[in-house]
Amino acid sequence: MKKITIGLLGATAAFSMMMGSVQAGTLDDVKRKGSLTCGVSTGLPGFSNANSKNVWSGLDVDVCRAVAAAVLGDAGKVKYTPLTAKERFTALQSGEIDMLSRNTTWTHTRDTSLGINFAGVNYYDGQGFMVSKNLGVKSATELDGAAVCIQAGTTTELNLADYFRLKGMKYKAVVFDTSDQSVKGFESGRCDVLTSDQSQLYALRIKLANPGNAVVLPEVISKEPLGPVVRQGDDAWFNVVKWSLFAMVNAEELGVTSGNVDSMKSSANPGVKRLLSGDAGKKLGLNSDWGYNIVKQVGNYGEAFERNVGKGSALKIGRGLNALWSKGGLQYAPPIR
Ligand SMILES: N[C@@H](CCC(=O)N[C@@H](CS)C(=O)NCC(=O)O)C(=O)O
Repeated sequence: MKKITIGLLGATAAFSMMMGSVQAGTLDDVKRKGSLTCGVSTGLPGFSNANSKNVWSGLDVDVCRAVAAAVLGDAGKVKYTPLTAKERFTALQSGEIDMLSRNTTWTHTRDTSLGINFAGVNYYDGQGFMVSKNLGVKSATELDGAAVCIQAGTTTELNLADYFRLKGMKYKAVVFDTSDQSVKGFESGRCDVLTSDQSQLYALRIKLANPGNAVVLPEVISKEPLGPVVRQGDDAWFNVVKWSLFAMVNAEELGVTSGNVDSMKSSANPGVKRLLSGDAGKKLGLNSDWGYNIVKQVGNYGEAFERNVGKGSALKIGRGLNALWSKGGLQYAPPIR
């Protein structure tokens, strides 16, 4: 048993990692259990959020669903474990969850010192600020002396400190554990500003009693590439999660949607053929219809984006950086061949 102490962006987490016991075999475990245990947030509209019937949805949830569709042939076979920012990495390390899909930023520190691997980026984000309209602030450079609501165990904490130091400004951090608490803190006036990844500000704004009273400032102060995470030392599982996400992005690029996937099965395009049939699944330890099941049951990346955070959603976020590389964005998946 090896004890590792991790300095995590201001907060310190310590946990024991049982070397070997939870390192490998996640793919077999998931097949044997017949379900995938996916770590998600405690509630973030558009990304991972449960409705009143405890049905989870969101762009991050769709990554869990895609992996379940690929491995088990059924996107519905997911057990969701809500986790705060502070809890998430320990839950992954201890084996409590099979994967984490919870607006988690890929950083050097996390990638190198937590025993985890990032399996890709399903949303390119950046940190922003939300203020109450009646504060009359138009730019983050006017925030000197502000009380700032922030969540513990996030990348947000260090970015905030860096930005204010760089600008020679002071602030008072008001720290919460969950997004619900941050929203309440913001609404009750505990802070002047709420800071988080910009997508999450849009998500949290719709949780406010009066969303029209809050504005998101134009500044984006950091890079926050968000993606699914697995334990280090389990390459077969790493591949499955990685290629489930890549399948969604490749499907969009190839024009394969949940609506046309059945007719696309007879497409002459070799790329489409390799996504929907052939031996790509076998090389992952999956059935040959793994890609078909993802697209049929979850949709391609663009469909998932629009439904959860885009035009078809309450958040109404544009594709921006998350457009395909061929359309001026950063979403690019290695080819299936
Ligand atoms: N991307 C950042 C921030 C992630 C984060 O936890 N953001 C909060 C602020 S909105 C959140 O998602 N909370 C959801 C929850 O409390 O479960 C990170 O990886 O540290």
